[in-house]
Amino acid sequence: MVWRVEHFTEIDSTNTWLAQRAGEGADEGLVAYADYQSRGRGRLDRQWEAPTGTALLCSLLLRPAIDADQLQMAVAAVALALRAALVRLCGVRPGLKWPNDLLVNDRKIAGLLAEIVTTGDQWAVVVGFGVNLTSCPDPATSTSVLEESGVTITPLALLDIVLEELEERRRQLDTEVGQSALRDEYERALLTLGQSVRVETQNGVFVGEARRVDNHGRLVLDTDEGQMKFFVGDVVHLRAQESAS
Ligand code: BT5
Repeated sequence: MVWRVEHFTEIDSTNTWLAQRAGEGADEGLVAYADYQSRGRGRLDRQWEAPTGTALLCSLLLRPAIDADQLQMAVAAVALALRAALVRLCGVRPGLKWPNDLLVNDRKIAGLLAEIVTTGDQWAVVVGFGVNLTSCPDPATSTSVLEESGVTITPLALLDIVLEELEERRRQLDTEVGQSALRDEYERALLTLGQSVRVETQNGVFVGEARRVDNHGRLVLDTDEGQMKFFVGDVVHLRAQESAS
């Protein structure tokens, strides 16, 4: 993959900028990262906060050969690359919380936001992520690389390794064999599996045991009403238990 990296000292949101480029037909591999975002976004219109220069704020444009309803597998590929990069650079090994958080001891060190952009019969996915490097908004619920490891790393140093770690995982998205390997790695890294969880969705709130993720990256839950699968949702772990490898 040829990555083309654009840097901004300040921008509204790297996801918004990249989604516009995707809509104009930009090729896969375009990357935007910024020192500061004035309108950094989480899911469902939530805000992503990071003071200037304290975080890696980045978005990637991908055009994998998956169906749009397998979007979560693209999130998984990037989340796993991020996690591997953090292990390599500073020995911090976050667990993944489905669908889009990286946690260390239950505190959020990074979050991902994936968005689909459709143009004609083509679609692209913009995967954005924010990683707290030297500060975090609320020490009760969030943390940073500095806090967890004592190491100060620059956004660009982390980005370089993330892109390296993404190479193989991005390729895996294009084949069934690759997707299955990626799903295995994803399941091993997910703190959510084996836990009692509450899944909050726009269609209601569901409680059950999180069993696995399927090939679409959907979370499979055993509930009193039977098995249910979720594309999206906010998950609350009802029993704290760090079981990911
Ligand atoms: C996310 O949403 O976790 C997705 C975050 C994606 C941010 C990146 S930065 C680059 C790219 N450009 C963008 O505009 N966005 C992406 P969600 O699961 O909805 O979590 C959002 C919630 O996390 C907020 O409501 C806060 O409670 C909390 N939060 C905000 N800033 C945080 C931070 N720096 N660290 C930890 N938690 C934070």
